[in-house]
Amino acid sequence: MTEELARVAGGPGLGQLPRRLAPSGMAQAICGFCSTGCNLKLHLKDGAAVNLSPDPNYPVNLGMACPKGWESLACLTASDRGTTPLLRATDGSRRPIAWSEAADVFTARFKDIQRRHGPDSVAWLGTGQITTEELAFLGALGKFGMGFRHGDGNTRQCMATAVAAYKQSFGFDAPPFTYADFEASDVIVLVGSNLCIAHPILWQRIQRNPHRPEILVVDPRRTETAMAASQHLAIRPKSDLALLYGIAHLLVAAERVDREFIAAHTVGFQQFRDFIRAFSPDRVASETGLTVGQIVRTADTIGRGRAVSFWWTMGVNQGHQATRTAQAIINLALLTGNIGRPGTGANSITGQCNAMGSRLFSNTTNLLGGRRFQDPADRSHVAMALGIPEDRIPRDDSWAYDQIVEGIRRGAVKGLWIVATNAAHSWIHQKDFREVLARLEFLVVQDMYFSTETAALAHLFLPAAGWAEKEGTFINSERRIGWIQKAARPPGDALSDFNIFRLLANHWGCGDLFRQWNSPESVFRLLQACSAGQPCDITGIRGYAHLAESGGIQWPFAASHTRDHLAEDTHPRERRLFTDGRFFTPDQRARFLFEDPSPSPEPPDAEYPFVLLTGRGTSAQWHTQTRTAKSALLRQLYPDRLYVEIHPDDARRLSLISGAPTCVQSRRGQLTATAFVTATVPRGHVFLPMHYPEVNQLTLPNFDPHSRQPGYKHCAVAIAAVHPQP
Ligand SMILES: Nc1nc2c(c(=O)[nH]1)N[C@H]1C(S)=C(S)[C@@H](COP(=O)(O)OP(=O)(O)OC[C@H]3O[C@@H](n4cnc5c(=O)[nH]c(N)nc54)[C@H](O)[C@@H]3O)O[C@H]1N2
Ligand SMILES: Nc1nc2c(c(=O)[nH]1)N[C@H]1C(S)=C(S)[C@@H](COP(=O)(O)OP(=O)(O)OC[C@H]3O[C@@H](n4cnc5c(=O)[nH]c(N)nc54)[C@H](O)[C@@H]3O)O[C@H]1N2
Ligand code: SF4
Ligand SMILES: [Mo]
Repeated sequence: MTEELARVAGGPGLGQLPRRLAPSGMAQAICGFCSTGCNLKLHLKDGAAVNLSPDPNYPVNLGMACPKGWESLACLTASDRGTTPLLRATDGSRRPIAWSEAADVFTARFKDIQRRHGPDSVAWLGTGQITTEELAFLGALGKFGMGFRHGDGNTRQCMATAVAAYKQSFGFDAPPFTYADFEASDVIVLVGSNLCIAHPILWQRIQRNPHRPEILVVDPRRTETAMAASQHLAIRPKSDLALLYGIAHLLVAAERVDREFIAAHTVGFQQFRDFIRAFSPDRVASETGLTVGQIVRTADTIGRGRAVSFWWTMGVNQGHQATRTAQAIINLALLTGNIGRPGTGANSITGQCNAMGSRLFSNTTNLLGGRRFQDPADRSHVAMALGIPEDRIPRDDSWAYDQIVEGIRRGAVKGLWIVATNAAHSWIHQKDFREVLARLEFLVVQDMYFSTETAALAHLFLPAAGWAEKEGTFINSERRIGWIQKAARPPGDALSDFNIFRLLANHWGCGDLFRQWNSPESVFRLLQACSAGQPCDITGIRGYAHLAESGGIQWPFAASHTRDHLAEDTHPRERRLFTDGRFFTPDQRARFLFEDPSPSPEPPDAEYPFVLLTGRGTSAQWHTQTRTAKSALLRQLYPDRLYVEIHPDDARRLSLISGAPTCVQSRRGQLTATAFVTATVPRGHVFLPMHYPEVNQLTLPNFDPHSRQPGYKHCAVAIAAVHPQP
């Protein structure tokens, strides 16, 4: 370990163990996989974690964890962990180099590109899977330090739609719920959400609901969640808008609306009421493939519900009219006054462990703290809070992910820095994306593993510490900020992303701007200052110890709030937004927003007669599997090869039997998968789990116009049996 590295890391010993250990020899960490945000207690021996168990007292998971959580430590140990930076030579080989050389190469190559093509010719793609402090560091370093203008993250693939929908409807990206709402509803509506697989502990929270709730699942597939529901609405993919408008139509017709709430707290009801007149049950039945009876029953259940909560995930967010679909859900909550009370809400469930941190603090399309780059008052607030010159702050948003990709294609972007996302596997229309990446003059990838599909393409690879090998905070789906302690040593010379950013800032020559950014907790304080006065104000949190003592803290938690409540314990551990019916728009009213449904961009036809759906496969697999594939236990819980789910009638017609190799082809590529014949997919549809690298060879690049989120969940494919070569 060089002296410089030791200095960057803020003292001797980057491999130093937890600064603050619980007396019992336990450390704690919020799980590093999904956005549920379970708390895991790390059992330490000789100062390092040897085992873990879910914390029974944490208000999120109440002692529960899913297989990924239990196996978190096992995912850290692997022979393909990056232990040293790797530089690619002209012959394609990669050689290990020291950190100082890596930082020099990073600086020299990117500065050279900027000198020749302008500051915006280098961009970054980040993530929702590093700590909030790290996300903020990346965003501030990229924009204020290195002069890049364009940076986005994998949260674009995931949550951009919810962000756009909430901002337009509520005036701020503000998921209103708390998990206790799962237990307080008498009607729970899940739209495009496979909770049993994707958020198993949230499904457990529903199981604890004492009101015997009606559970309605809207999903083209008969998922594990749909099987457990009381009503499954197996709609045609992307017909959600018609269904949701049809339900609104029936509610209005039956006078099952909350007139008082609508009058006092919303704008646009008259126009919405006129608009939905066209969505008669007959029309909706023909567009969704449901029966009139099913639609009427659904509207009736919602209309009679005392506390109705609406939840949505990727079946909504990933589509060509995604933002309007999310808003059609929001409209139902507004219409029926199901918001701001226990058991209610228009609730987007988040994906990655820190997607919520990324949404507010990654400095990509929002300025730090959910502020606006375009707003001079916001720029000056952030400049003051960070002690940086105001002219360092750009006056416009970044390009979105797909716009950065197009920028590379056009030659406007020549250098790219990818941090904690495996884009070469997960981005839509993979072949095209890889061709675009090949145009870059310089690609840097910063990951835990040197073997990912994306790291394999990098000119420079930077080895990062992973979850629990570093300290910081995550924000979960219900806006709860939780603390992660360092409880394991990163392998070899791997550094936390935080320390990589410090090192690069110094080499770049902008270390002075980041003088105060010397530990995660000091960055947390800077972010608190950025949040002051915002809907997500967290100025009342007294540091990491406070988070640890309180079971995490939900935003907002303003300093004024703490002063008003003298005794700390008067803070309920579960808080929801909009209890007073006041939204974050200038007139404090929520908006009804809607538009006519339009056909999906690639409907099936004679040549490609099937609709391809993609999504999560099992609760033991995480995304591109760089982490979960490392656990022998998890590997036993899912098929090791790509499989395609197909309806028995279609399989019969195509002479496919379960287990047979099957060719799945779209206009963009083809792959071979093992047939899994099952009636859980509707006729004419097939499903591929996203966890296998081939899947995005087929997907169609199409983007919601408001959120620019890719529509991963719909394209046309052809299916055929693969016959053994003679
Ligand atoms: N085990 C596991 N858990 C995870 C993850 C993981 O990789 N593995 N990833 C995390 C992340 S980042 C995310 S974003 C979440 C995703 O969580 P979910 O969104 O729940 O998961 P998906 O399987 O992507 O999509 C949900 C459902 O949408 C349905 N769907 C497809 N098209 C439509 C449509 O047009 N309308 C409707 N109504 N439904 C449709 C699919 O059939 C699918 O069952 O999961 C998180 N949790
Ligand atoms: N077809 C299809 N494609 C999809 C989806 C779909 O439903 N269908 N879903 C989309 C969604 S919702 C999402 S969120 C994306 C997810 O797509 P990705 O973000 O590409 O998936 P991950 O496998 O989670 O990639 C995270 C990477 O970060 C690395 N990593 C983990 N922790 C750290 C850390 O602390 N530091 C650093 N530097 N690296 C770290 C991991 O090794 C891994 O390589 O996929 C999208 N792609
Ligand atoms: S439900 Fe999500 S947060 Fe909880 S243990 Fe599983 S992956 Fe981790
Ligand atoms: Mo996601």
